[in-house]
Amino acid sequence: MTRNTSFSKALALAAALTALPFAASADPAQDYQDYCAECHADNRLGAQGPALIPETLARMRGPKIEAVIRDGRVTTQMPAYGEELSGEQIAELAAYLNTPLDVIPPWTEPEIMASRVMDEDYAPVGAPVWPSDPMNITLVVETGDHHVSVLDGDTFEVLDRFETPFAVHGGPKFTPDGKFVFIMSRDGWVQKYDIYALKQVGRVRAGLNSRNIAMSGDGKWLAVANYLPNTLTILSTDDLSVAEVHEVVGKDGTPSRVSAVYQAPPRESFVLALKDVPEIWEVSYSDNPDMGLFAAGFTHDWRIEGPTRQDTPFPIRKITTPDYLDDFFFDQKYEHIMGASRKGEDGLVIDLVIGQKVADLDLPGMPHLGSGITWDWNDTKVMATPHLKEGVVSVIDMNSWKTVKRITTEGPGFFMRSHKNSPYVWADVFFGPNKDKIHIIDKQSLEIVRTLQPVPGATVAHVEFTKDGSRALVSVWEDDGEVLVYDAKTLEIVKRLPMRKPSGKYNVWNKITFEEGTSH
Ligand code: DHE
Repeated sequence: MTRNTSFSKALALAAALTALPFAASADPAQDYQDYCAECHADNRLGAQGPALIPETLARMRGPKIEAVIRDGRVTTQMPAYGEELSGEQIAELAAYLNTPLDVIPPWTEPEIMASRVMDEDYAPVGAPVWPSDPMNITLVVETGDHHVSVLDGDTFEVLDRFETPFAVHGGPKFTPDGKFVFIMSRDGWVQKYDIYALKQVGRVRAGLNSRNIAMSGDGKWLAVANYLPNTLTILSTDDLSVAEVHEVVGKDGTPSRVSAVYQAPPRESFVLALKDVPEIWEVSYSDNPDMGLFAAGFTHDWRIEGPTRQDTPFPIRKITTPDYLDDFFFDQKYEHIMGASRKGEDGLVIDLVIGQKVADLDLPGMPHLGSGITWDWNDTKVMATPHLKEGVVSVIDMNSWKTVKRITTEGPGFFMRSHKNSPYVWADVFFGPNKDKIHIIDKQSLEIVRTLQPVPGATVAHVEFTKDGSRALVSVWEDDGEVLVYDAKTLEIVKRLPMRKPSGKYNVWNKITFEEGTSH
């Protein structure tokens, strides 16, 4: 008995020791509630912390999810749980977070409006509260600690540095007067910021997982392309209220994520590519029945599916495409779109007026058309795009739709930029061992004339020009990174601005005038 009692005690002690400091067995759903739910919400859709769902996690660059649970995330409020959770618990929790939600909660007008927060201390101003050229302001997205720096484009002085929602993606969109900017995060938050007042105006969660945003040509509407739920949300830019939430369902009833949305100003419409249905949609925001898709007589035509102009201010035209399109690029007149097929093997050209494919494009290696740029070359206009899976830049004649050159680079690239006043195109090499290089391509010879390697070993990517094209700003895409200001002619660095993992940079003038060297 005594022996048995001692034995039991020893067993209990051993069990207690094994259990400490870790819990006995992994129950990831319980661990989620105990350790994560307070910041990331009971339903994993995010609160102060980001959503913890596969759609969000798969897109986040940086340390793997297990490492984040174990070690925390510096510069954020995410603590390290390596002392409290065992390796097995962390692995199971990470797997749990990577499991899709069983049920996607509704995210329609009432939920979106309930998320809206307008800043009480915000007051509009009549003129900028700073003396710089309002058309030469440049925003730098700093993904290291989720901030945006507002730069004077002449002196490169930082006028303000403000906090953004977690994980901003895609280009911010400026109102046509350059006064306000809208910024979107992968968790679907849209932030409105007043550049003149240097103040946030408010935020609203327009989707649960979003791709990008587009501003209407008149500056009144903001379209938000969502993956989750399968919707396109249209917000009023004035007060971030919901103007409409379109369910995205193909002609055959299949729901779809939206890959990307862009505005087509002369058509007074938004055009969007669908991820899960071989269709592109054109959504009119025009008040004028003679404009855009109505100009071609589509109002009462079979091509308008779903609600018509009588029912909604944003009627939709659905165009069936021969393949699924992931991303696309407009020609100058917004009559054609150049699309990349989902398989990344080729591309096609759709004539938006007749709603039909008119040409194939030779575009293997997953072109990143969202980064495409155009310029005059010989007697034609060319468009150039990097490829995410191949170390080339394709240059395509926009009249014949033929590839005029494939420029071999030192690795696959993500972004390209130029300016009408610059003889060069800047193309990064985002992926692979040469990620610290950036190519300078002559716009007429289509040859690489220089390759810069400003900080050996550090990723350099994404370029933006100043309003006059005299300076090119390059991101050193590292946590203790910087923005390098180059003289765009001599290709010498004239200034270095320390920044926290700077990603995209956006000049007000280049964006609102649709400068040909910049993406939309
Ligand atoms: Fe982006 C723009 C899609 C991964 C940084 N990216 C865009 C746009 C699209 C797109 C459709 C154009 C939107 C706009 O500006 O309105 N991006 C995709 C993808 O499909 C892809 C490959 C996979 C995914 O994660 O969704 C992808 N993108 C990334 C990244 O991993 C990058 C490098 C880091 C990040 O922030 O997630 C990244 N994407 C960017 C940036 C822009 C962008 C900085 C704006 C470029 C510009 O100059 O306008």
